[in-house]
Amino acid sequence: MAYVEIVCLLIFVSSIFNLIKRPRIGANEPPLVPYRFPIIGHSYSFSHDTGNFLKKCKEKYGEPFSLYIFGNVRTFTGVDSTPEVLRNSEIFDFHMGTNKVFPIGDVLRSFTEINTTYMARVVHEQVSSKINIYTSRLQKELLFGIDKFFGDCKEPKVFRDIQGTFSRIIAKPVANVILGEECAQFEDIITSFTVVENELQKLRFVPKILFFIHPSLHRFFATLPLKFGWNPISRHRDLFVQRCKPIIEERIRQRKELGEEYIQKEDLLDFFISESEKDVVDNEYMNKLFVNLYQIVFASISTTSRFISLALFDYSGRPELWNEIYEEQLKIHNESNGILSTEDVNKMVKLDCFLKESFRYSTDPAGLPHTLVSDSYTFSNGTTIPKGRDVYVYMKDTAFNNIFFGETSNDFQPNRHITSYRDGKIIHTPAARIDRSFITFGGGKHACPGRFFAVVEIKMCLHKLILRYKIRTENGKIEPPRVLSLATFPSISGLIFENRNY
Ligand code: HEM
Ligand SMILES: *[C@@H]1O[C@H](CO)[C@@H](O)[C@H](O)[C@H]1NC(C)=O
Ligand SMILES: *[C@@H]1O[C@H](CO)[C@@H](O)[C@H](O)[C@H]1NC(C)=O
Ligand SMILES: CC(=O)N[C@H]1CO[C@H](CO)[C@@H](O)[C@@H]1O
Repeated sequence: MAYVEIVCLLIFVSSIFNLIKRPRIGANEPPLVPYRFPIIGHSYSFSHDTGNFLKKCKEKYGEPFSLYIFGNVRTFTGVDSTPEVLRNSEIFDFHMGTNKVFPIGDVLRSFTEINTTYMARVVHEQVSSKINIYTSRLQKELLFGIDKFFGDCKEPKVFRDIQGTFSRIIAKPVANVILGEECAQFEDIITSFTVVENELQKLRFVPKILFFIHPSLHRFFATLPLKFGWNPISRHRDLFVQRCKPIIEERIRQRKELGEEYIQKEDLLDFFISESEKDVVDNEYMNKLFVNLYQIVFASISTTSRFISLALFDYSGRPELWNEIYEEQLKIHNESNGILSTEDVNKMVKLDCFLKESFRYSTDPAGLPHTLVSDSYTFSNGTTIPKGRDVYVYMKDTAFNNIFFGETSNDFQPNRHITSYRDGKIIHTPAARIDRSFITFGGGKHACPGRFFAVVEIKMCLHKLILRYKIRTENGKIEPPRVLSLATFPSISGLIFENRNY
């Protein structure tokens, strides 16, 4: 028999064996929720009605609990045990966990080494801490996008694919901050920003059944194309090189020529150029720049456009909120003469509370996968999980918990984020602040470093839209988000825009 046939036979036998075998779990482990069908385990219930399924599991088995999904035991933490995972970032590895779901790390590493700690620091120091510098450019680019994609709307007009539209609108200001004014001029670069993340999906064609045989087999086949030199984002890297290399060379030339006199440009491209020791713009140099810059593209575009769309649907379906929010925007618009500063954005308290409530309301059923990298971990509850276990956060358990939000936790109430004191003082918890009750941006050391930037950008965009248009849903009712497996997405129905001034 040929080798190939022997190997096939072995794989076949081992897969049969694995398929009927029940997962083994240790004595002190969190309860493994029982399931009826050995091969499928919880995969079906989990993918089809995630929110309700997790709710029932927690009610019956407490937390944390484990599920058998796609050939893998995964542990889920609820409101009490989640902080333990987010706090102990040394042993619960966020990047390893995420990479299993979305192999961004594998894809980027084929170009150059990546350092996620460094990237988080850069976003914090160079993006979120510098919002003041970026506000006027953000505003200009957002207005440009709103004009281009929504236009005048003298007559009421229906827009579909809201999230797609916002990813186009958002990509322009983000490109401006990341690549700088010059590179952000190129239409094809903007398009590339909006689609590059989807390209990664092409690595996920590998059938889930491989997971049952062994999870590492699935990963092996999923990343096989990379080993043969096919990379789903090469096209985008080539475009980046074609468009931006001349600009980068010019900047480096000026740097050399002016020396001390050179005034650093306010964008991430110039920051990375200044950090680099080399000044020869070769392939290696361009790969490094590409990976550093596009990591931020991956982290920022789809998240921001998803949440801005969710917020707009929340707004459009609730006419009772319109007046209050509109009045606030009008006042700030008058006071600022239409040119917003960071302070003006901070004054949008009603809008901020609305946004925070929208974030809370559209929290993903579960997410934030972390892989345990220490030998074992014992939850304060007494249950223990072994090394290598993937731990998911059952996020809705926190976002809709009565402990934090009382009996009204299921209602949409922006004002819950405001506390008024008897002496007239009003305090609100800002949308970008994370705590035990609010984990849309994660928590602990790895909490999203771009959240301050994201919140300013979303508020600015909503402010402009609300001032200019009346926006409602097609049927006049609330359009609830769609839940696709673990994540929440905006409805695919249309929104009607109508200019306020006609
Ligand atoms: C509404 C928009 C956004 C949401 C909901 C969001 C959410 C998140 C979440 C949940 C995490 C993981 C946190 C954890 O593990 O505890 C994260 C990480 C991250 N986000 Fe965001 N994000 C948004 C926008 C942005 C933007 C605009 C940027 C960049 C400008 C950004 C950059 C990052 C980076 C670099 C990380 C990795 C942090 C680390 O590894 O320590 N995010 N984000
Ligand atoms: C990654 O970056 C951090 C912070 O800039 C630095 O302290 C660390 O040494 C870097 N790690 C590697 C492996 O280069
Ligand atoms: C804003 O200015 C307009 C025109 O100047 C005025 O009619 C309106 O009352 C002002 N609104 C607020 C909230 O200050
Ligand atoms: C703090 C904590 O995680 N408590 C849990 C301990 O286990 C019981 C039963 O499994 C749960 O009901 C608690 O929530």
